[in-house]
Amino acid sequence: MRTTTSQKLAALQHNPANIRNICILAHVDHGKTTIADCLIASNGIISQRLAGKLRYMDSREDEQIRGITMKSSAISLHFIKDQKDYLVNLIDSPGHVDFSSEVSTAVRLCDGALIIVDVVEGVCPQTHVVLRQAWLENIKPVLVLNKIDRLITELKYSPMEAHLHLQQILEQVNAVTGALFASDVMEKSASKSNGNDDTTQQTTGEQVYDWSAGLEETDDSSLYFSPDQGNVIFASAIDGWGFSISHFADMYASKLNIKADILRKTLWGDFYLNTKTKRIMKGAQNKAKKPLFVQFVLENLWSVYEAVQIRRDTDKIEKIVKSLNLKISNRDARHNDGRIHLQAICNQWLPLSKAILSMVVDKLPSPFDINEERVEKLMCSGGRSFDSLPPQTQELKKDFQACSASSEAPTIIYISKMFQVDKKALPQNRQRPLTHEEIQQKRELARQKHAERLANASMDTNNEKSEEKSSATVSGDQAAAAVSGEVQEIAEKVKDENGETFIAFARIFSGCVKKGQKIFILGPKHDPSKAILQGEEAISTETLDKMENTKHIAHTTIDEVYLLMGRELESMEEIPAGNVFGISGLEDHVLKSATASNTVVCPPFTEMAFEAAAIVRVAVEPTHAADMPSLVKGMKLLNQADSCVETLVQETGEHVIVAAGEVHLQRCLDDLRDRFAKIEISVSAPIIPFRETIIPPPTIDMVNEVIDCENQIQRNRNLDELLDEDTEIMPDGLVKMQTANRQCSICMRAIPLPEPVTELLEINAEVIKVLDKVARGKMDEGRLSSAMLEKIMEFRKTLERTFQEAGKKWKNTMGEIWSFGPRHCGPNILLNRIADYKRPSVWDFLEEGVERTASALREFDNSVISGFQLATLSGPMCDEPMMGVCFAMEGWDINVSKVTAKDKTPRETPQAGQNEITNATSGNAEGVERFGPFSGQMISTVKDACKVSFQVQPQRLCAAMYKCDIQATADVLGRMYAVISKRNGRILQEEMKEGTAVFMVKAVLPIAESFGFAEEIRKRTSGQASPQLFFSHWEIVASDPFWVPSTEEELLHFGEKADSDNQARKYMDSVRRRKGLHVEEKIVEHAEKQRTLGKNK
Ligand SMILES: Nc1nc2c(ncn2[C@@H]2O[C@H](COP(=O)(O)OP(=O)(O)OP(=O)(O)O)[C@@H](O)[C@H]2O)c(=O)[nH]1
Ligand SMILES: [Mg+2]
Repeated sequence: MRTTTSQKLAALQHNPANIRNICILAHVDHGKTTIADCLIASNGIISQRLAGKLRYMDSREDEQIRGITMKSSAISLHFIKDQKDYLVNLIDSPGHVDFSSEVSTAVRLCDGALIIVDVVEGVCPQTHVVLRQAWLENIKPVLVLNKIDRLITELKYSPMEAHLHLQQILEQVNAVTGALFASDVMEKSASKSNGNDDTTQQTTGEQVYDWSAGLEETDDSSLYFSPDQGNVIFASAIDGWGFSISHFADMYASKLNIKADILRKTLWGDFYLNTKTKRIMKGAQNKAKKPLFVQFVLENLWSVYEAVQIRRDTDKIEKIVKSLNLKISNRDARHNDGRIHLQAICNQWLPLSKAILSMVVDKLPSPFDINEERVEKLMCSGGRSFDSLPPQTQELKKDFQACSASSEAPTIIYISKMFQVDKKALPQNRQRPLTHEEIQQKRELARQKHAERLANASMDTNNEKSEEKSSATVSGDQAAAAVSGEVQEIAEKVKDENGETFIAFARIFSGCVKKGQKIFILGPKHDPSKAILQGEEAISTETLDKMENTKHIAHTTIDEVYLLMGRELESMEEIPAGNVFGISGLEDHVLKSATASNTVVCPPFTEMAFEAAAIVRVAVEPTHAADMPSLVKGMKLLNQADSCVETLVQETGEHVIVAAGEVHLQRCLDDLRDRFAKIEISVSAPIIPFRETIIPPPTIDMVNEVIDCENQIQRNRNLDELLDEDTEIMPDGLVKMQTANRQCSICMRAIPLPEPVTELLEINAEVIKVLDKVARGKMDEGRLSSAMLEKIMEFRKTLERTFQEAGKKWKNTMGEIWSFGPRHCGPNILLNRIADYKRPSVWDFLEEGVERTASALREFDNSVISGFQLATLSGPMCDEPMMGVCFAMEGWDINVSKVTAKDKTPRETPQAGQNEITNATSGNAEGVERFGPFSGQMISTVKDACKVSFQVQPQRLCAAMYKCDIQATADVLGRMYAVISKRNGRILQEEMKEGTAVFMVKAVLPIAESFGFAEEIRKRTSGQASPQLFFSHWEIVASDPFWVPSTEEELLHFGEKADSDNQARKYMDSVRRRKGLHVEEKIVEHAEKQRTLGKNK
């Protein structure tokens, strides 16, 4: 039975000071959903007995079957502490890497987080990730050390060993937060002017770790999780118990006659009790004494487990139950399974929900406590500085902090994702019992119909009475029509109710949102300053209908607002500021996330940081071609329902789904099949991304013979096919090419970038994007936030240093950078090495007042950039993007007078040169006719020059690699390694976990070989090892895809075709085949020689 009504929860929503919005974060399987179950059981939504077994928040069928959470979902809980009512909006999130985007959507809506760590597995990769995510969003974490029962029953540790182990785990977690803090300090101190450091203040009072406070206000001792600070809970979710130090401090204070405060500070740490003096002393370890934590906490726990679960000592159990003053039902006490008995005892003795919820309300901030730094971060999307926002927008900061629900406060809502629910599950469509009148009406209707049917039957037998018959038929027809109309109506209603609908997962930061309220949906590119310029800020939501939906602002009406209760939704009249809730009726305006407000002055919220990139793609098609429209519709819905998936139609017409990993992909396909498209679909083999690159010429060939350098370029490719009359290739790899109208020739050279530079470019894609925007004049340098400017400068410094370290050849490169590509942010560079063309480098634009159009050539500057962007987007090997390539433009011969006049009419040009220009224009007009506009020719020439210069270098394919962490015991290691090496993987590290028989193995594996890997490992190791795969980096495939044996030794060694084991060629050909590109293949060779070998021959 639910102990709290929705009315009560609705009332609690109005008191933000007593609201906590929190999410549960952890590595996969560390017990998040089990903990959520315990908390939910405390509100009577599920029974205590089922807590931990039901996994209530895993409402999807596949979540239950697989035993992992895939979607984050929210529930509102009521908690009373010190006679105060609290509302805890709890979000359970998935821990599997594939679903880390769901974590981002959860974290954005919360103010605090419970970080769960399995004490046996310790800090795992996703633990790092979630700590980082919480840090980036400025939300405050507390720690739960879960599964302590495993230390007792599985690892069979003594209390002393367990204490040591727990200390180590805590250190590991603190090391991660320490590293985050250090990087933050570095970033911030770099952006602060010198000499600010001495403003450091000592925090007073409660030492709570507060990430969000500025560095000056917090000293780093409060940064860490520590039981004595009350931000750590020790727990076993499965057995339903958990405690913080203060629980035991209060308990022993009276027994030992020591102040609870002192115990709170000493129960954890190197303290012991001097039994004679009854005083607490420091230095337990040195003096080989039992620390207080072991003596008063762990030993008690251990003895309960031993008595109840391990030895089943009834006398002892009775004693324990009596001394703890518990009431255990006979049913539990007599249960065959000791564990049930144990759970009943522990659950009463140290209830987990109470421990966790008390910590949550004490240590985590309420929506009121949102600090300035976080608000500014939320309001400044796309690297803008807060100061560059219009004053009206800046004013909104106060509203964020006031968290007021009054009618004057602007409504500000953030929607972090859209999730689908069955329409039948909506409260308004749920079946309700019929009222008495309705039952009466239905009866009456049935009676009438029955009478009509009887009348019809008698008419049929009385054929002669024609008059009567006709009149009866009329009434019969009417009845039939009425019935069919009704059926139709019902059918429509059923159809309407049967579909899926989308609910927005949202948080309201200010104001109050009501059913039927009109609201603006602000797209990510909405710019409040532009809206103000256009006078749109005057438009209120009342006069909104007069406004057209523009590209970035739409307006709509909110259908319903809901309280999120896990699997269920409760309809509400209104939701005041500070709550997490659901909205319906926005599916036509919101794709995945959005900002909603009743004022256009509100800026769009900063985009969420997604940790996992969508990388695995498959093409899907309906099994029956006629189902195509359903597929298209289904794909659209799928795209909306998942924050990470991408759906697109490729140029080839294929419908493609891009997912974060295999498990994610499977879930998307299941959803598409069963919920969104409801058709049979066939799925292609996964499409694996590759990158194309070049390498410095190798010095030895395939059979380790030194290569003759002269021969380099000729060896690489059959160059004849690259050459045409307009192209010249120098022996040193320089490519000279002419535009179609022969008015311009350019010289291009491709050089492999040093590996560290490529890496740096890849990591800094976001920074480069902004830098490039500024360089292209798409963004004002004045509007950059100081943090972004700082990042750019930092990147510039590191890049410069990396180039310096890469050798003399790269000494002047920094000043020559023209552009980055593809998409203006990729890991390839275009350099300006043209002796007589001076253009500012990308960095120069950061300074104000740089001349953007200095020389005549600048007009075609953009065409060069576009050509370079196109070339790097799809390389010549198999149309995949390039990486790690530097294109140096070394010459640019252009007949300026002939081409610059192209689009200018004489009217625009100065009087003096009129004749000349007119001539040129007419000359060019002919050129335009034959070859197209000059800028177009320029683009395609630069593109081709890039490609050819790339092709004359030794080309290589880069494969995407997964990193995988596997925990396994020694007996399955061998089998696991066999699977990894079969799939071309490499072991990086193998480490034994301290104090256990578990090995931690780190390996890398090409994504192309990873399908079914997790499943195979699980099978081969009988389920003992299960890997977590996440994208790590791009790696060059060693073999040359174009290699053919040329020396005698090579022919001898590899045979004429050398097709035995060229992995790169296999990858390249499979991509080419898929894209419908030409694949060089000899299928049957020497056909005439084929013969059947007879026995005698
Ligand atoms: N021994 C022991 N097992 C636990 C404990 N808590 C959870 N488990 C088990 O750990 C497994 C995973 O629990 P979940 O709660 O589903 O884990 P989760 O963190 O929600 O996992 P994902 O949502 O998939 O990331 C289940 O089999 C639980 O029964 C615990 O305290 N002790
Ligand atoms: Mg879960």
